[in-house]
Amino acid sequence: MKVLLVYPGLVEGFDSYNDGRDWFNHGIGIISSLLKDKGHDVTYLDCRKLTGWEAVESEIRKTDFELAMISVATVDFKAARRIAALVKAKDAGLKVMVGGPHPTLMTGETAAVAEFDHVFTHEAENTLPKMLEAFPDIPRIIRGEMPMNLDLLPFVDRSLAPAGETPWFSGLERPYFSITASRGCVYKCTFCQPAERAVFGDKVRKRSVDNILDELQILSRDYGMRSFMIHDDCFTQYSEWVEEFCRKKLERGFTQPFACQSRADMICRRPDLLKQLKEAGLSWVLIGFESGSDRVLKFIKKGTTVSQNIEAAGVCKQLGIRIFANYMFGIPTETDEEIRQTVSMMRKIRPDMHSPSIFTPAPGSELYDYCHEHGLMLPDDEMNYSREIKSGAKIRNVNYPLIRRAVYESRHGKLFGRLRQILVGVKGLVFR
Ligand code: B12
Ligand code: SF4
Repeated sequence: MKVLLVYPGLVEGFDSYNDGRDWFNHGIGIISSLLKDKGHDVTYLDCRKLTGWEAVESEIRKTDFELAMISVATVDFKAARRIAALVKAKDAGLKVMVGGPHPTLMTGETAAVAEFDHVFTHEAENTLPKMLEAFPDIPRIIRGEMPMNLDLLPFVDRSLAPAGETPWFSGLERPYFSITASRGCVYKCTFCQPAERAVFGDKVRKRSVDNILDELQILSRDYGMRSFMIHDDCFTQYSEWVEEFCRKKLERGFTQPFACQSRADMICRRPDLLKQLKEAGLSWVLIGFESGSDRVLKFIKKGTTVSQNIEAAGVCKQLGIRIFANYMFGIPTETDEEIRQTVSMMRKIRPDMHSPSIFTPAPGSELYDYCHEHGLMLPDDEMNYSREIKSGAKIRNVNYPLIRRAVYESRHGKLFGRLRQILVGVKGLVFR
């Protein structure tokens, strides 16, 4: 069958791909491999590479396909609707199937869109090939059966982005690629869960170390990989697996440096594991420090404390591992004083890269329900789901002007923050 595989990815707008917003979508990548393995003819449309809606329309018009398959995160939902409408405008007989986190978590809202002929929820690997065999006699809403053994899945289709991605981290050279080594997460952060479990289930599934290294082998041999990132929600959750990865990575001669995500409590508990990771090439670690208030950390069920955050940063610095710090402002119930505590914690941590975000209620998460129950949602139902600071207000009762200042001060210190405030005041501007 002729399939048009579409990644909207427009959270950073059109033409953003060549501007470094070229992250690889692993859902799309694995679906492309699945389809090609079964002999389907796949055309990939990455909207980030285009200049605007006219270009999307033109690509859709000139491509010969029977089924458009769109991968939809919540940030992509509006764009996916527009893409589906363009497909139908070309030929009302063409079919559209959507899948991904948003259709899985917000199935009703997704199914309410008439242009979506098929709404695929959960994971694709086991069920999608069977559906395509039976196409077009398939249900409107399809629930994917979970693949239990990730080693049996094909590797993602790197021909979609053979040059790799733009590294976010200094010192990691191109060609740089991201991989995913597991699915699921055991933690309970309320800004995320139970959405993550709703998509990937309660149990974490891990690829075998040999399988992961086989993929790195292909990336090194065929694509000249010089560095990589392990994108998993929490790669360091399972220490024996990580130890095996470190040992075998070196045994198999992979010298490339890499980045991965971890957690402050884990780093404090097992600094020796971080040392092994460092010896195996870990050069950057991403840590969700989130807040400088123990009350807020408890409220979001992060399972870490402020002192662990500071201690974990110390461990990384001692080992020479650079820190990419995720932290958040604007969580419901957060006070002005707690915002300042986060600034103060970040000034102590002094990460190598700051990644502050604004709390944004994510569908399917505990805090999303909390915001609804407590009347915190803003009336605008077309909320921008990006967590970038510039993306605007998300919920009621949040001191966004203070947060904008706090973001600046968390990076540059109070003195510069005040100076900036004075300059902005002199220019007669509101704090933007
Ligand atoms: C890596 C990652 C990123 C990377 C790359 C993003 C990307 N889109 O590839 C970066 C850091 C750039 C990123 C950014 C953001 N991310 Co992110 N990210 C992840 C993470 C950790 C892994 C994604 C992944 O590779 N999963 C593995 C693949 C195989 O799974 P999958 O993509 O879901 O695909 C499977 C199924 O969903 C399905 N499927 C997917 N598409 C389709 C399409 C069809 C037609 C079909 C049939 C099936 C199907 O089949 C696939 C195979 O089984 C996930 C958490 C997670 N564990 O998934 C969050 C996650 C996807 N991100 C999330 C969010 C909120 C964001 C941001 C909005 C945050 C922000 N800064 O504002 C941005 C948005 C960028 C964007 N447009 O996607 C949320 C999305 C929630 C939602 N409701 O949409 C997630 C689920 C995390 C969470 N629990 O909150 N992210
Ligand atoms: S935020 Fe990260 S650690 Fe917390 S539950 Fe979600 S995936 Fe797991």
